[in-house]
Formats: sequence, C-alpha cells, structure tokens
Amino acid sequence: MKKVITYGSFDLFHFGHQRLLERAKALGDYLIVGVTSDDYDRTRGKINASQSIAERIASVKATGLADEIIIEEYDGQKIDDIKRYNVDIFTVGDDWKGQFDYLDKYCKVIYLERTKGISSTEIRSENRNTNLGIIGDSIPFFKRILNEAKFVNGINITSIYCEKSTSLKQEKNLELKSYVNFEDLLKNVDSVYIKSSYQTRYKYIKGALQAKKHVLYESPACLDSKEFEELTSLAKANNCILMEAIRTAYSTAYKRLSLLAEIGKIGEILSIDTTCTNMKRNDPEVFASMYEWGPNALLPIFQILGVDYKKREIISRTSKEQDIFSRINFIYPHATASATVAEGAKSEGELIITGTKAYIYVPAPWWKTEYFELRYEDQTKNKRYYYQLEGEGIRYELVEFLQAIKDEKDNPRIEKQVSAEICKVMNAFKNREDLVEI
Ligand code: C2G
Repeated sequence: MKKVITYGSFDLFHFGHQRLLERAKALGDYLIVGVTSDDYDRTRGKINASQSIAERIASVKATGLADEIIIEEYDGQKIDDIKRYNVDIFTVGDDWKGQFDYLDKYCKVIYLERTKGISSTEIRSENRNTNLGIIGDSIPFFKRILNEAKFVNGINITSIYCEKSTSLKQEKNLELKSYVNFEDLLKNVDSVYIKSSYQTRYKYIKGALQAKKHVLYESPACLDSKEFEELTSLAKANNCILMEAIRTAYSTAYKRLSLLAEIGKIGEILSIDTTCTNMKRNDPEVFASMYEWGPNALLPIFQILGVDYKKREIISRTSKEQDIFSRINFIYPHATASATVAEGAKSEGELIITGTKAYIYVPAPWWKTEYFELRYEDQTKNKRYYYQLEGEGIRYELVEFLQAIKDEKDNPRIEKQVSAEICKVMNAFKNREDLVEI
C-alpha cells in the first residue's frame, strides 16, 4: 500500500484545496492529511484564519478523500510523521517548491501545481474587510499601525486625522489621505482606530459611533464610567463594534496564563501585582502615568479578581495636573492587588500572581506577554511557557477587530465591566478620590 501525506491550514476550504487533495490521493492508495493547529498557524505567521481547527478538519473530512487526518503542531513534525506512518510520498502545492526538499531523505517529495485564481486570503479579504481611518496624535503611532496592518487580510487603511496636524506636515511619505477635520474623515471610512490624547478620546469615539462607524480605541475610552456607559449604549443602538485596544489581552501567552489562574493551577489567588513604567518623556507637563499605563496595569487585576473589590487606594506623586508615579491598591473580600504605573520613575515591569500552591511570574515587559513561568516551592516542578508575540500584538487585535465587525458581535477579550471599572479608576484619580499624595 502506497501512503501519501500532505499538510495545510485548509481555512475557508475551496476548490484549490479540493484539487490538491484529489491529486494527492491519486498518487497512492492511502492519503494522510495534516491540518495545522491554531497555535502552530500563529507561530508560523498565519494569523488571519477565519475558522477553528475543528471546522477546518471537518472541511477536509467532508471531501471523503482523507483516509486519516492528523494535526500538525510544530516545526519538523513532518519528519516524525513520515517515519511514524511509513509514508512513501510527501506532497504539497508548488507555492512551497523547494521548501520541503529536505524530506527526500525520508520519502519521495512531489510538488503539485497550485490552482490559480483562488486563495483563502482572497476569500477572507472579500468577506472580512474594512476601510479603517486612524485618529492619532503622533506619526510613530500611525507608522506602527500601518506596518502591522500589512499582516492582516482585509484591512484597508486610507485615511488619518492627526490632532496636531502640524506634526503630520513633517511626514509627507505616509501615502495616506490626511484630513484636517474629523467629520470629513468619517465620511470616507467604515471603521476607526482612535488613539488621540486621553482628553479628546471620548469626543472622537462618540462622534464615530454617532456616524455609525466601528471603533477600536486605546484605553481608557474616557475618564468617567457614566460616559463609558453612554458610549456602550450608543454602540449598541447603532450596531457598532466598540473594542478596547489593550494589546496585552490579544496575546496568546496572556490568555493562557489567565486560564491557568482561572482553573486553579496555582491554588487560591491571594494577590496580583503589576508594574508598568517607562521614562520616554522628560517633561513633567506631559507625564500621565495613570492614563497612559493604568488600563494595562489594571487589566489582569480586574480580569482575574473581578471588579467587586471592597476598598481602593491611590498613592501618587503628582506634578501639576499629572502624575509621575502612581500605585493603586485594592482590597477584595479574599485577596489584594496592586498596580504600579510610572512615566517619571523606573521599576521592574513584571506581573506576579500569588497563589496558595504556586505563583505565576511574567518578566518585564510583562505587557508584551510572550513568556511566563509557573513557579513552585519545589523548583523542579516549575513550568515555562512561551508563545511568540509578533509586533507587540497590534496585528492580533486588528484581526479580532475585523472578525468582530464581520460577525457583528463584540469581541469578548475585554469584558465591558472591566472597561467600565478602568474608567471609574481613571475618574477617581482625576477627582483625587481616595488619593494619598507622596
Ligand atoms: N493550494 C493549492 N491551490 C490553491 C491554494 C492552496 O493547490 N489555490 C494548496 C497549497 O499549496 C497547500 C494546500 O492547498 O498544499 C493547503 O493550502 P493552505 O491551506 O494555504 O496551507 P498552507 O499554509 O500552504 O500549508 O507545511 C506545509 C503547509 O502546511 C502547507
């Protein structure tokens, strides 16, 4: 019996895949199809898949061509599989020509002609796309988003609006239409990414929602939870997506450590300590540690311990309107938490989740989460986890924003009650509630 093996994502199954499998089957008597896992696709840079592995396996199964279906999970697995299943022929489309010649030590390698005129990327871009406008306050931010959007099928960035339009004039080669007023930009897009200054964010988010545009916004949306309620009601009334862009929430590593905490892997959680600092700025006029870092530092606390704390205390070193350093302490019924944020001071940017059996340690910069450890008293039991995070996570949040627009369903990564509580804490700081000056 001649055994053939082939591999793929098979996302949004189409006749190019069908023809590949038919010709692969015809090469032998028994066809094994390896379908890539979601994690494996992400590590190899395929972040746009619309379907889960279960759906993609079902598509391959429905063809009736596969005698066996396996899951591809890691680089090099093809060698293991060819040996394990005594494969005679490895085949794949000739878009991969030359990439798998190393397998000819183990079996015959055949590249089949790729079917022209169809691809999952094109299908995705047809049924999941948006004209995205960016509202920002700095050129570097525009450039970062533009670079990251290149990895996302279906995003078409055409327009920008810069509050300080003067800075825009310095940048001629952004190849984007820059608008001098926000309303004109809104006429030319169907979604916006808002990273204006925290003082004006609420105004732009509200304006975009009133114009029935989908909104991805840098957190906090506003400095008042009542205003936030108003924005969520407006988004609902206008069937718009309102999604928070705290990049950490879209990293695989952060999602996995949150699940480990939730399933009790470290026992009962007694405290969560987060620290976010950077010394980018050197002008006390513009320090805004709480508004710049607060949402990120508060995210794991509110997502893991919830928002029903009994007491909150804010300790700050302020300078005029802003804070160069702040610490927010929380007392929950059976736990405590502390978030330290600073733009005018330096500390170790780590996340530590303390449990009765073990603790989760995320090294600095914890907010670009790609590596964490489960640490036990008996260090031989320690576990290490690594999930690569490309481009600090912006591309993943753009993919999820697009998917939310297509599915007409808010993205569940950051619960609305978490976002509302973040705004509440920002408001408490602004009004100097429960605040101790140091
Ligand atoms: N294919 C094709 N014609 C197309 C599109 C895809 O022949 N128009 C082939 C690809 O060459 C591949 C298979 O269909 O052999 C699955 O395509 P994808 O789902 O895009 O998978 P890919 O990411 O190319 O995975 O390690 C090998 C990879 O796993 C192949």
